[in-house]
Amino acid sequence: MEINLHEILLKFDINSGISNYGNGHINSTYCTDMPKYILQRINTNVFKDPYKLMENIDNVTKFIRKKIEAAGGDPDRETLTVMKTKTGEDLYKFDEDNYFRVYKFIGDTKTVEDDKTYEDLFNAGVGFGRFQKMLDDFPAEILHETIVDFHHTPKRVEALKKAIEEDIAGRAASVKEDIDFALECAAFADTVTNKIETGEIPVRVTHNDTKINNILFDAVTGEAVAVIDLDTVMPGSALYDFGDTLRMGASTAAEDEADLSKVNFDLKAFEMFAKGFLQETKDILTPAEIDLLPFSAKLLTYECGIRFLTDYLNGDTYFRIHRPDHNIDRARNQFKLVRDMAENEDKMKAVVNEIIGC
Ligand code: ADP
Ligand code: GN1
Ligand code: MG
Repeated sequence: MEINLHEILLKFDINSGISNYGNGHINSTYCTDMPKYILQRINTNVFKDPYKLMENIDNVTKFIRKKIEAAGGDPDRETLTVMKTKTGEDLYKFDEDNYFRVYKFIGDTKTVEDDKTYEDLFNAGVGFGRFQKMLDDFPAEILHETIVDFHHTPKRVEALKKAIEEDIAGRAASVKEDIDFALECAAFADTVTNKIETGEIPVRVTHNDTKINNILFDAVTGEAVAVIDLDTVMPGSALYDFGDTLRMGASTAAEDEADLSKVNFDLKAFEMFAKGFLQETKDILTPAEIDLLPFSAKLLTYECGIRFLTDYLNGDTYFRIHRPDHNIDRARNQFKLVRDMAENEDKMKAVVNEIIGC
């Protein structure tokens, strides 16, 4: 069904032209012409309860706003502001499958995609690190789990095994080598979840989707202004947020680069991100967390790789694709990085030790 976005905007009392915006894989994002707002259609295949999702975002942004105000910052610029509909709601429900929300547009900012520089990585580390620190005393019990077991890597392995067995799209035979690699690596999949279960690693409120394009940077200074895309803020581990940026941030190529000779792990990029992140978080992270930072890069890259592979086997139902082999290209790309990261784990450890001064 064709949805008239202009009509949707009017529900929020906004009268403007509108066009597609951003490069996310999940929601559909649009930007109005004048005045500027971000309109998003929530992907209900991924987020089953949009109202609970918005309740999380309300609670998290209210909490962050207070911290920003206390630090003398501008909360309208440094976090998301949800715009209400004319009837005072956070969401406009068009029908069962189509829910829309509007955010204030945070202007004079830029998004960094594959054109990232080392400075961007440092700034992203500061941005995500500061976000983690701001949520350090957030009451986790009020948060809904918007995607259950989102970063539970062993359960992601189980989902992959199910996809291989069912082979709905008839693709398993053609990607045997990728499947073999994914299953070999499953040996390290439970490292973080096990330590969370034993209490060796604390559960924190984390962002859980720390792609570099989920930060808005100041258009002039390049410094991190706001952490956005808050749909997955849930109890998790700081290791998820640290590792997840690096699976793209420390790659010499885009996440979907199919020419694997171009896809290499960049130790300097790791160092710059780690410097920024630890500048903000070294006093709140425990030694056990700091010890696993290098491993988390490999873990989160592996996890995302198997999610892409699973989606490929399931017939591309989760991540938005722009070409038939998109998900398998993404999976192979991530697996190439996993190999590189495994080879560089000692070097990453040395970098972290140097940063924290031991
Ligand atoms: P997705 O869940 O699809 O990744 P995001 O919430 O990350 O969607 O939004 C996609 C892109 O839209 C971002 O990368 C950013 O460029 C832009 N964007 C999102 N929210 C805002 C905002 N409030 N102000 C300015 N730009 C935004
Ligand atoms: C999705 O929404 P977006 O594009 O920022 C995904 C992440 C993946 C990422 C891979 C809710 O992020 O978990 O790491 O794609 N988000 C969700 O690029 O599944
Ligand atoms: Mg995003």
